[in-house]
Amino acid sequence: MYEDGLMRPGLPDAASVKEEMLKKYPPKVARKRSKQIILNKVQENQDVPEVLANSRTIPGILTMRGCAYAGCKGVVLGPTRDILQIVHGPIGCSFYAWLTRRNQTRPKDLESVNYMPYALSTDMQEDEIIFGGEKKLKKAIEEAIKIFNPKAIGIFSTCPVGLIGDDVHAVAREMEEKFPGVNIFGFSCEGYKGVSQSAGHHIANNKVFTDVVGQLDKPKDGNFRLNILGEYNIGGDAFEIERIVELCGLDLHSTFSGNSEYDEFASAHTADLNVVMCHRSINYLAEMMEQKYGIPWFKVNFVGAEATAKSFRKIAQYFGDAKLIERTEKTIALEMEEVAKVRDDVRKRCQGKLAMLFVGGSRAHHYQELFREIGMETLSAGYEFAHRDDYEGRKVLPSIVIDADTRNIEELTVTPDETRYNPRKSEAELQAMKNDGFEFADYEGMMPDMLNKSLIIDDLNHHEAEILIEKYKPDIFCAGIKEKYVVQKSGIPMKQLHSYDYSGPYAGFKGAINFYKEIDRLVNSRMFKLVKAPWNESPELAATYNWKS
Ligand code: CFM
Repeated sequence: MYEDGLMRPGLPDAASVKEEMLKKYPPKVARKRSKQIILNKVQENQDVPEVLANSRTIPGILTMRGCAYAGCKGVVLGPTRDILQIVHGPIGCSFYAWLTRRNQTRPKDLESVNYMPYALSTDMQEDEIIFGGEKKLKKAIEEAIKIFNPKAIGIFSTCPVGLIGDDVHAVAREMEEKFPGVNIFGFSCEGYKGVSQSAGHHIANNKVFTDVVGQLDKPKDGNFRLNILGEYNIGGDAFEIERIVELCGLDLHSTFSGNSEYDEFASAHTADLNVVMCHRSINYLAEMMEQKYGIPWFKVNFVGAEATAKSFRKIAQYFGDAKLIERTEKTIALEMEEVAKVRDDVRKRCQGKLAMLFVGGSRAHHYQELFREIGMETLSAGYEFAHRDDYEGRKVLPSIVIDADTRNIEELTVTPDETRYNPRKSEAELQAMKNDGFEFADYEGMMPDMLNKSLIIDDLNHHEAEILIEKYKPDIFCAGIKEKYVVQKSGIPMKQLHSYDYSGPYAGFKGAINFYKEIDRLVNSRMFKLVKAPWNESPELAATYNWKS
């Protein structure tokens, strides 16, 4: 349990910073935002205050969020190299989703295909918007099959598809009949389908579950076969995790979806464990695979050297094999030698420095581990699109109110598979493990892990980010490309935690070393302090809201 109070003498009181943020809003907006800007308070039993999350952004506010299409096509399916992905929509939706996330892949051999460098789009024009785009989509699929001859095709709907009523699922069925060797499936992931990219995750999970997982009953070799869910190989993270998996003697069946292939997804139901890295984007699939196939899941974190070690220990413990446990311990000990050397050196220069993290739906939590390892504290953090369970822990799931926007996304009813449901551990075994403190299907959330009175802000916007920077002057601010340059112009070092700028990996042991070194360079460079923002040098127009309450 952390002590009360923040943190460095002279820092402004979090409550006054919140007040300053709200001051500028019309009363109704301020009321809503005040439920999304929370002073953390961790109780003995790990209870934390409630956050309003996964709710619509107020129009006019400069949000950091993306859209449902981004969450489905870009995030969950994007990193798979051999599902041919056709975007049904205007060209911009494809172009701006074209590998900017820096998810990497490594085909197994020269024969293996890799469609990731391609951007396939139906390039909808006015004609299709008026007369319908299904014909063009069918033509695009035919053309794509002729050129690439893929195993599988995913069709991704952009906003206009839903608006004009094109039925991508009917097209998929029709084309599958015409090309029986190709698994063709559509995603109704129009950008507006939810309040953020989070809706797209759920839509992607559903379709991958119904149309891909379970298509191939072909287990991979090995005694300790697991799937890693919610790891997308940004900047090579999955490569580093795979390296450790191998050193420990585990058998990775498939990763959803970093460095992955269609066949691995299709046969993922034959593995004996699912570990979940990014809870937000893929908890649905973990749950559904457990219900249908009997594969248990638990949360892991490969960001942070200590967290990585803890996660691999837990995996070894799950399989319960003495040799595996020994090999895992050996691997950890060996890897930690180098980690400790760099960490201790970097910590001398970073101890006591302050970070802010505003990223997606899981990294704002995970990366606090890495900062802590070099003595840095996080004084404010938030997600763009996470839900209450990611903030407060899964124990709040029963109390989450389902609103109309969430109801919009199909909740699949899943029952055990008649022939392939196979509980990997008996009830008694599971119970014995739980009695020993082994947690399944759990995530404790970000807030119980943070200091009291740190500011938790959901769906941070530009105005509030400016106040955070001005009031706290953090030593580093972590977010994405939309925030990057404003932060830097304010004289604060900025690290992109989505794409990692030009760097990575940051996961695993080698990743931790990379991260320590990079943060050291950033927070200890004098360069940013020399920056003079243009708005400090020349006058600008200013305005206030014109509102009626
Ligand atoms: Fe999961 Fe992600 Fe994230 Fe996410 Fe993302 Fe991402 Fe992210 Mo950008 S799946 S929630 S939708 S960890 S793309 S790899 S960095 S916002 S914190």
